[in-house]
Amino acid sequence: MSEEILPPERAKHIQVPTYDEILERVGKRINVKRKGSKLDRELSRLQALRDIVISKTDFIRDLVRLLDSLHPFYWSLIEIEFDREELRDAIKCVSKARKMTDRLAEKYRILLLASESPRELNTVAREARGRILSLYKRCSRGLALLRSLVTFIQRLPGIDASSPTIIVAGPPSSGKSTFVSNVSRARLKVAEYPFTTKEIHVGHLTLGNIKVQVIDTPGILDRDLEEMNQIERKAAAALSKLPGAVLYLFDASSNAYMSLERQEKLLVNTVAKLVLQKKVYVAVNKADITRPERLEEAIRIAERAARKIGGEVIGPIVAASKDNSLRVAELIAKKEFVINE
Ligand SMILES: Nc1nc2c(ncn2[C@@H]2O[C@H](COP(=O)(O)OP(=O)(O)OP(=O)(O)O)[C@@H](O)[C@H]2O)c(=O)[nH]1
Ligand SMILES: [Mg+2]
Repeated sequence: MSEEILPPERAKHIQVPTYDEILERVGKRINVKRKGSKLDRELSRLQALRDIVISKTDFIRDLVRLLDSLHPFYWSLIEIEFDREELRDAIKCVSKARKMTDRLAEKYRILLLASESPRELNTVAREARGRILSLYKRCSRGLALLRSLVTFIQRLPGIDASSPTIIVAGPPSSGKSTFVSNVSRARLKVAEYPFTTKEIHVGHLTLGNIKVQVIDTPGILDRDLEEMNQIERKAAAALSKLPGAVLYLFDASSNAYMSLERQEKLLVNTVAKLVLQKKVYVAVNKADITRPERLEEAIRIAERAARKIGGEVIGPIVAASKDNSLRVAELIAKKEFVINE
């Protein structure tokens, strides 16, 4: 695993102020008592105003740098919640305001120096404050948007796209979170009802000299990307954008959320199209509670599906068993990644 600092961590120190916070800060600093002539005092106020708005919006540099270096997986997650165009406009608004601030500060410094009476000084100073602040007022919505973007990135899972990865996917309730919990220290919500997992989660598993990321994804249905809801799209983002191997879990049990045929369709028509070249391992889960005839039928269907997509069947598994899950993860990791014991 590289020591790269992941986006959620990098976003932690980025603080985006609201327009009101900028205004409040300016108000406090502008009113401190100053020494010197009236001209000196107004010049110093103008400088203070300039310094505050610039330092309050310094975050934009780190944010742009972070966004420019984001892996497409992260972008896919962001685009589920945010409009990329609106984000671009918000960044433009703040960057432009910063550029204009320096121009206006210089312009009004000269006008202050050229003022011929205290009254003119007052008028020029007031106008300078009004014009500089209005640059940021115009960005009020943009600032609020960028602030929620940063909070959103801070809460995303820390996934390193250059590290060995197993993406666990499949229909609702097939045991994905059970599996990931059992092979890692991640404590994930497991429940009987479908659509329990609503976010992408990551667990880590050390095998020999490597650290494998095991990704838990929300359950998906057999439909095209355009028809997927926001939660399913997160799974689609992981499947399509993260490099690694895929573990597809069939739910063999008689009370599975989907029929075995539909689980096959989900794998062949939806998952395979998303993962493109990635290797897909297919396991038939809940072998412990499935009647032998049904389990056989599930394996037959899983094999047929795997053949259609060039995948590999691992066989029946019990994700509820820690040992069994670890064996499956090891088997995939040994085939996919170079492990030195
Ligand atoms: N008997 C048995 N139950 C299992 C096994 N694996 C998972 N379950 C149960 O199946 C149910 C669903 O498990 P989850 O791990 O939450 O399934 P999931 O695929 O993450 O579900 P979603 O997040 O809703 O898509 C839970 O009640 C688990 O305890 C298994 O191997 N055997
Ligand atoms: Mg789950």
